[in-house]
Amino acid sequence: MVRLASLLRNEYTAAVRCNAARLHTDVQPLNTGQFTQTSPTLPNQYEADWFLRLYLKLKLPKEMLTCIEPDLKALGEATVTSIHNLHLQCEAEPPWLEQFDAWGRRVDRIHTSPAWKEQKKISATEGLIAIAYERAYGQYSRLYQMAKLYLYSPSSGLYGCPLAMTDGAAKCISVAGIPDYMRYAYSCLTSRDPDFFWTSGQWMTEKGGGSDVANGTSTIAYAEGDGYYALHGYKWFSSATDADMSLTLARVAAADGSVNEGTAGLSMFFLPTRKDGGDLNNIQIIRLKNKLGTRQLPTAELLLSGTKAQLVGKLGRGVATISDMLTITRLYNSLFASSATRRILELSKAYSMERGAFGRPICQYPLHMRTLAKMELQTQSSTLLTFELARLLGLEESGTATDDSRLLLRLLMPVAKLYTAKVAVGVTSEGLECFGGQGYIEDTGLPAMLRDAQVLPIWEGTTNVLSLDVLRAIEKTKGEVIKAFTTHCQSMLSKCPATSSKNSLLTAIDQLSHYFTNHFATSHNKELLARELSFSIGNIYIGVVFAELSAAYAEEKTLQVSLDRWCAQDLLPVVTAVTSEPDCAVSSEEDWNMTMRPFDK
Ligand code: UCC
Repeated sequence: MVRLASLLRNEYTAAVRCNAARLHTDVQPLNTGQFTQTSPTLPNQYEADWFLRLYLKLKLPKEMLTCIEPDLKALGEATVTSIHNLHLQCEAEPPWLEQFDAWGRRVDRIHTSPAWKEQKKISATEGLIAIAYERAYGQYSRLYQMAKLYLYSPSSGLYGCPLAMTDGAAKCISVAGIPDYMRYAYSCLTSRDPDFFWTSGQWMTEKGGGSDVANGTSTIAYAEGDGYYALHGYKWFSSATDADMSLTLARVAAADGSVNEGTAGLSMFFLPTRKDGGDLNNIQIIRLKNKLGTRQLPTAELLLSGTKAQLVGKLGRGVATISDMLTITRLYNSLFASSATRRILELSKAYSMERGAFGRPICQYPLHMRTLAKMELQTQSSTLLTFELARLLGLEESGTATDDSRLLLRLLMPVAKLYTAKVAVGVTSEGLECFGGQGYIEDTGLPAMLRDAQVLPIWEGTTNVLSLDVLRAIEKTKGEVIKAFTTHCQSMLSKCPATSSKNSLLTAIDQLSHYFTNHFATSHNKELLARELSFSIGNIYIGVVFAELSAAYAEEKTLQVSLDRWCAQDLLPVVTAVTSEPDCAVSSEEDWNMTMRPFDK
């Protein structure tokens, strides 16, 4: 490392001198200079990720890890070579919609890049969905699947999105007991055979409601007999519209055509996107969305005019039924966020070794290293939260969960989604800055990373909607999720050696309990602090897992540093907010006046 740094320094100084000399002596026009930058190259992303490897080593049985490591290593290599090339091709060849053929016939064909199609094949053969449903490793299958997806996602050309919905659909169908009419679809969603593998959409959003699905959904389902319905409505955002099937929400019309409003009126439906002959299932693709990012991914507005569909789950239980899909897509969102965070950080680190400024590679500047170290800590924190969710989900799906671990999963799912998404945007932005002007140049591929990160706090529920979901989980379980959380965190810490960081975490847990007893229970305006509450829960949980890791690997001093730095921050923004603004109702009024006050002429 030192040798590399001094070599780089000499090379850099020589190049700058050479450029300076040319500037003074050459008079040729169009001299673009001799100096070129070396683009950062990444090593095998499994082998290089010591943090992920330590986590897996702690959580997986030794024999299992020995069994799956060759697979992880192979994927870790492919995602920085062959699969990464496909990723770049997906970005360069975005999907387009052919609405009419040359003769004026309406065709509604979405054309996608060959690289996008190849990603579908890779997803099947790598078993990226199948692993979770084959359950060859029981409760650990989700961890195995998520480890593969963690390596794959940053090079997937956004193929992680259809995979999220595909996994979510398989989960919904399996929770519904795999009805006979969905057996074939289920086997395709979970297949390893690229010729059979299906992807699914999740068409929830309509013009009237993004967050407020319950009141904003106006698609109507008319019963047609034999369990079939004809759907009529307009879906405003439908991601990965080239999917083979979709799950969606609609209101079933009574014989007189009336429908129930609100949540109780919504049911969930399964539909194949195409009829047997290959035509669209009475679906018109009105247009593809012109998005800030995720341009590799076809997202469309769809008109359903008599789309044949079948009910999944019970009538009027649509939101509750599709929430199983939301659980999975929110886990994928966290996974996508934490792996994207890792990728930009690795690129930033690699670049810091290559790029020189003021006579030295920038990795030799303490201020730059401090920036990278902060990014590393945030990346580790996102990774821990994501993989802990996968671990808890694995327990639930293999029937080995306790009541407490189920409650923990319910509480942490929205926390992880909102936390990791915010970190991804912040770290990706910082990562671009680490590249200076190059971070702003399209063909480096870096700006696309920031654009793609920006969707993470938006789709699958915004930060505020997810914060409210944390309150929903607390209220629906009458606070049991918090008890399970506290018990789990205290129990994990009791196995860790005494340190000042452990003390900080124990104090934070006590203060959070105090907040629940003295403020939350009596507050008239819980919503106002829902974000701070969510981040406080996330901070404590992440700290506890850092403590667990650092206790398990006492020889790894960097883990102790991570733990100490983590615990040195304000772990409880909710308590800080209550202390500084005890009366939230007043501050709410202040917020309104500050923000909405009309301009005084
Ligand atoms: O589609 C989109 C893009 C797809 C791309 C996916 C890629 C992801 C990863 C990619 C990686 C590369 S984005 C659109 C997504 N839309 C949303 O996320 C909607 C956001 N809005 C919400 O989440 C709201 O909170 C709603 C819709 C869930 C609120 O609905 P309601 O009807 O007002 O909620 P209720 O009445 O509180 O809940 C109805 C039922 C209750 O069950 P019961 O009736 O038994 O009490 C709730 O407990 O649903 C249950 N429920 C839940 N259960 C609601 N939320 C949950 C939950 N999170 N978990 C379990």
